Parts: sequence; C-alpha cells; structure tokens
Amino acid sequence: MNAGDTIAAIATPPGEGAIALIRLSGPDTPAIIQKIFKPAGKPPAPRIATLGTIHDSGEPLDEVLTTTFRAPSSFTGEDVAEIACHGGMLLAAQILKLVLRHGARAAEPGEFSQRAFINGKMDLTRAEAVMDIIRARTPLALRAAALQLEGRLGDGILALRDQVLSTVAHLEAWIDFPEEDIDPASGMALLDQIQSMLDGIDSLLATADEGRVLREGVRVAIVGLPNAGKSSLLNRLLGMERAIVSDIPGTTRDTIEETACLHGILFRLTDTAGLRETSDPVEKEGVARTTRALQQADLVLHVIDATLPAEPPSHAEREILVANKADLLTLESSIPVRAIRVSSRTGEGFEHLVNAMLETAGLSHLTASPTLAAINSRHQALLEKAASALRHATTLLESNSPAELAAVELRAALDALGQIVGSTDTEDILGEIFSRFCIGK
Ligand SMILES: Nc1nc2c(ncn2[C@@H]2O[C@H](COP(=O)(O)OP(=O)(O)OP(=O)(O)O)[C@@H](O)[C@H]2O)c(=O)[nH]1
Ligand SMILES: [Mg+2]
Repeated sequence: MNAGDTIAAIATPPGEGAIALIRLSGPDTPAIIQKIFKPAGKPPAPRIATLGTIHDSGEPLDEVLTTTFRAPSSFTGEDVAEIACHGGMLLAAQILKLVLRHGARAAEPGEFSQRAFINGKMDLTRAEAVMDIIRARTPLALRAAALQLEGRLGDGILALRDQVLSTVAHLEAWIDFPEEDIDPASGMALLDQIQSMLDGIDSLLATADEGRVLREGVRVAIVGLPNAGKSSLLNRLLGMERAIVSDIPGTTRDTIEETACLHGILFRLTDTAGLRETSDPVEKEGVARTTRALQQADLVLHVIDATLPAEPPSHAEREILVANKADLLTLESSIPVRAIRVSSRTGEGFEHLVNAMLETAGLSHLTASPTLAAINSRHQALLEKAASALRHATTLLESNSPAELAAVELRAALDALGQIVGSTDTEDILGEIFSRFCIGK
C-alpha cells in the first residue's frame, strides 16, 4: 500500500438501494472531482454537499451529491470526496470505473481506515472499534464497540504506557549515575508502581472473555437422549420452527446451528443428534458431531424428559440440566433437584432458563451494567506480554539484579503496550488488521 496515491472504492454494500456512495482519498481527489463533476450551481466548497452531475466524456451519468473534505480535516486526514449517487449496482460501478480512469487506484479492504491510522486520526484500538461497530450483532456488542471508538480502551492503554515510561526513565536515570545507589525507599516505590500497572493490566485482561462473547457470541450445545425435546427447545429459544420435531427418536441427525439474541447477548445455539448407541452409520456420524459440539461449547444445555426422571451424568463443567415437557408432569412427579423445569410446548420456565444461561456463562452482570470496552484477542496477547515483562522486572528488582536488566523488561512492556494502540513499530501487523475490514472503509 502506498499512502501517496489516490484510492477509491464503493463504500456501500452491493445491491439496489436509495443511495450508493463512492469514496476517494488522496492528493488527486480535487483534480478528479473537478474533471468528472459538474456542479448545478456554485463550485463545491469543503464539507458542503453540492448537487451536480457526473459526466463521462460529455455524457451525463447521474445526478449526484458530492461532498469534499480538505486535508487534514477528513476521515483519512487526506483530501477526500464522497459521491452519493442513485443506488444502482451498475451505476456505482461505472462511476468508480470513471474515477479509476482519471488516475485513482481501487482501494484495498480497510485502506481508508489504515490511512486514518497512519495520519494520526485514530489509534489502532479505535480503528478496530470501527470494524466492531460494523460487525456488531447485538445492542451490547454495539455499545462496547462504541465505548472503544470513543477511546475508553485506547486512553486506558496510553495512561498505562505513560506510567511505564516514567518508571523506565527513573530507572535509567539511576543506571546513568551508578555512583548513587538505589535508595531503598525509592526502590520500594518503584515496585509499588509496577504493581499498580500490573493491577491495571489485570483489570483489562479480565474483560477478555466478555470481549470474545460480545464479538463472537456464546457457543451453546443442546444435548440429551433422543426425543427429550432438544429440537423443540431450540425452536422455542429461536421463536421459530427451525428444526424438525417429531415423536420418532433419532429425528435430528445433523447438528443445526442458529443464533439468537437473548437479553442483548448473542448465543450460537447448536441442536444435536440425540446421544445413544447406534449401528446406523448416518446416526453414528450425527453422534460424533454431537460430541464435537460438546467439546467446543461454552455452555451445555442438557435436556431430559421430565416425565422420565433419572439423574443423568453431566457432560460438561458449564452445564444446565433442563427438564423439558413440564406440562406433562403430575403433582406426584419428581425431577432432579438441579434441573430447571421448562415446557418447550407452552414456553413455561424459559425466562428462568435464559437467566440461568447468562449466569452459568458468567454474563449476568453484562446485561445489568454497561461494560467497559472489552478487549479482543490481539489486545489480550499483548497485555499478557506486557504483564509478564513487568513481573520479570519485579523479580529482578527484588533480587537486587543489575538495574539494566529490569530496565530491559520495562522497555519490553512499553513496546507491547505501544503495539496495542499502534504507537510502536507495528508495520507488519497493520496489513493483518486492516485486511479484515470492508472495501471502502
Ligand atoms: N408435551 C410436550 N411434548 C414435547 C415437549 N417438547 C417436545 N415434545 C415432544 O417430544 C417429541 C420429541 O421432540 P423433539 O424436539 O423432536 O426431540 P429431540 O430431543 O430433538 O429428539 P431427537 O432429534 O430425536 O434426538 C415430539 O413429539 C415433541 O412434540 C414439551 O415441552 N411438552
Ligand atoms: Mg431433534
């Protein structure tokens, strides 16, 4: 990617719509707009939507609204233009082609955001938040991404980095004046400072699970004996008749995956083939898939038929025993004490079940209080690296090792924190991060 040239892309999704947007960024933008856009009235002024016509070799292509932004006051920090045309696929593609013919280059995925990052418009955590906002599928995920975009995470990391920086500076000052011994009081203060940074890192690391759940959802396997009502339970959670239900044991043979947003959290539900010994090769494969779903699940709903009470063995650590068909229970019936009674037929007990799912997955607090920006796996790996370097530094200082060694560890922590926001050398990871973005973003 060359930040010196002018890039262009269609920024709206393909398909028919009211409007499509073609976006340009780079030094040739004003010249290209001047060549292809004829304003209806006054020439376009920055940040003012201007009505006019796009022309191709004298032929009008469409009546559009063009908005220009002058560097550095734009999303990318470069000269930018946005052409809002009528939302036809062919039309948008033709306008893009025209722009490319006049010297722009087709943008790579995420290249606009990458330029915004390179030009200091936002740190890496904010750039990642932009993509999280686009991908968010639940209100909570959206909220966490918005907090991250606002800088909640990036600012927290920068504050931590400043703390490490001042501690390194302190330590390196001692190293430069070896005749002065480290006085014990400052030595202790140094250890306290490192401990407080470690506490800060730990509280961020504690949001990693939330972050994964918000971005990817909770994986739930619905398992149990044939005919217990697993597919009926899936359908009830989804609020639609997704899986085939029948009184023939062994109805579900393949795993069925669907997502449901319950209390603002995304659940990836997998209905499975009933677990039983079988000689049928197709059902055997189904049971093998059930076992895989069980291994991958964050949470297991173990469904039993409440009218056939028996305390079943548990399949997983995070398991909820669900006694289904509660509508068929008589006064004398008993079900295992740990089971939650529900009826997939009437909907009885489902509110209780969903609450138990949130609690067992460790998420009940998420729905109640607004979350802090939750970290992603990239942040997690770098925070763990920083924490481990800080712990090494502590051990070295405590054992009176040469201060230079502790300084090296603190520098490593500084570097890891810098990589999170993108202020340290991160060239090689940029491509990886931004290539996951949409074209035109
Ligand atoms: N009365 C009553 N019947 C239910 C309930 N849930 C399921 N059933 C019935 O139980 C039978 C089996 O339901 P399914 O949902 O297909 O059971 P399953 O566990 O998916 O079965 P397999 O796919 O064969 O493993 C069907 O006849 C359902 O109508 C319930 O809550 N109450
Ligand atoms: Mg089934």
